[in-house]
Amino acid sequence: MTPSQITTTSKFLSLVLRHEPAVAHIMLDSAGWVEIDCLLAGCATAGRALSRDDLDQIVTTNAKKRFEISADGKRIRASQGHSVDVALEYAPTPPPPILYHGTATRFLDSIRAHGLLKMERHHVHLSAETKTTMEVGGRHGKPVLLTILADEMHAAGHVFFRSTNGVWLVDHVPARFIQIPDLPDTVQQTS
Ligand code: HQG
Repeated sequence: MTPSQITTTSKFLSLVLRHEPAVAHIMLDSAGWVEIDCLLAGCATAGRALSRDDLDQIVTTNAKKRFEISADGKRIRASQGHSVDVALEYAPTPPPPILYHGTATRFLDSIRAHGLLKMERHHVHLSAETKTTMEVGGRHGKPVLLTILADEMHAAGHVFFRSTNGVWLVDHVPARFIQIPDLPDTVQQTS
């Protein structure tokens, strides 16, 4: 597969394994897994045929490690990011002291009022690193990096999960645990 075919197919698999399994004529189990044979057959029926080697190449080269294959090599799931109803069954894990969330400046007033909400997904997604996190924010508009006081949240009883691909997942981040940088734009907006 060419790099561009890998990207296109990876996006299709994200759609199928996180949001719309029916597009590839499959169903996910309660933890988000599907038999790889079923997935490949369903993709072919949907006109998006790929081989097992193609799939393995996508899984291993994916920069964010979005997909995981079961130990027996027979099943696949997305590690996080679902909107369909799945229970990923990660164990509660104490977070590092500080985590980050990338968002867009246009959401800041609402975030100040309500904290971070999970919106269409199952969790609010937090990260221990800043570069990709800023890129995630840039998908929604002018990016801004929020600092999350994860140790204080954890001490206050909030439960953290860490996905197989290293994304930190929480139910909600109340505003008091969010540090928002002073931005010239937002100062102007609120003055
Ligand atoms: C924002 C990527 C207004 C939130 C990344 C975000 C991530 C609020 C948007 C994964 C809000 C939701 C997830 C509030 C939150 N008022 N806006 N109170 N609370 N928001 O796409 O975090 O490439 O559901 O800041 O690595 O952008 O898909 O979440 O801007 O892990 O593998 O509402 O996507 O992974 O957007 O991205 P999303 P996200 P993948």
